[in-house]
Amino acid sequence: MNVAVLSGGVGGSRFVRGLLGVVDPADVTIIGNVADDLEVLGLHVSPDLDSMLYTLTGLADEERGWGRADETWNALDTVATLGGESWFRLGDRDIGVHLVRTQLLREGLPLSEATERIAHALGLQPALLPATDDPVRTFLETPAGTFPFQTWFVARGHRDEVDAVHYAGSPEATAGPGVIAALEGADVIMIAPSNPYVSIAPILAVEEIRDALVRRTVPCVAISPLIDGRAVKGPADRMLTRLAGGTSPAHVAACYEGLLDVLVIDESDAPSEPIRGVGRTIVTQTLMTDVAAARRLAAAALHGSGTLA
Ligand code: FO1
Repeated sequence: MNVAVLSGGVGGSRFVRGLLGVVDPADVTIIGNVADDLEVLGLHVSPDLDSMLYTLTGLADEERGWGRADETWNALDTVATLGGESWFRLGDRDIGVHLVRTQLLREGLPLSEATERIAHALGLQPALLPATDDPVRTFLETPAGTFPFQTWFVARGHRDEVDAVHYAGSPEATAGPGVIAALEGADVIMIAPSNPYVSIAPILAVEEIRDALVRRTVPCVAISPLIDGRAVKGPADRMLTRLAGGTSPAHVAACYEGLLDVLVIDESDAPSEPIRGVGRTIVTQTLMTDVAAARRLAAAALHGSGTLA
């Protein structure tokens, strides 16, 4: 059974780790958000691709939620001592990956090829495809001004309320190699429990990808990132409140209008009425407390889509 999963952030990575416990990793294609990417100290950093790489290869720092385990910070300490750019914390081991990625990009390779080489070297089993090789970047419009994603998220601690989100470069962007084929060859398409505005929407902002989902002939299942109307981590709930008018499953579903067949929600969010625009709602425990819980969630989502017996 082929599964294509749209993902970004730590929730997405943990969900895919569970998915790999129920589906042959060779049959899974991850379509990853790249609109959080940034250049720091001359290095190209792809936080969402790296979150996936590190989580699936056992290298992630589970507690911090980003970067690598057993990390040291010698390079960054030196940068800070020299008055360099140190607001975005790159660990020594992490920097090794950015050095290689940046060199490959400078040699003229597209991000997809650089990602494939790094993923292969780290022993990643499923295919990890950047949604696009083009520079799509998320910008947040706030009362304090418009900021690139990581400036808003890390430097400003995502405290500014968000009035609008833009995906610069998306009108010209095309899907990365293999992305449309993966969507067209999938038996089920999944949208991971990631932030709809800053993880999934930038993927769907690539017209070719959205079109592939619109004309799908297989079920599309999204897992809500909210539990009891709140984000497990990060600003998804505040964004939904301000941009969609609430944090109910219906508000989450509205982010994926026309694209969803099944919505998986937590028991604490069980609605009293059917959700508009969603064929079926699956109510289960969605908190991924450990790998086993993530596996159960992935299995429930696949059962719900009718693609797992
Ligand atoms: N998040 C932070 O809150 N502070 C950081 O300094 C930081 C550094 C960082 C370095 C590499 C990387 O891959 C991720 C990093 N993140 C950091 C996480 C990142 O900003 C976000 O979690 C994702 O972009 C959201 O999906």
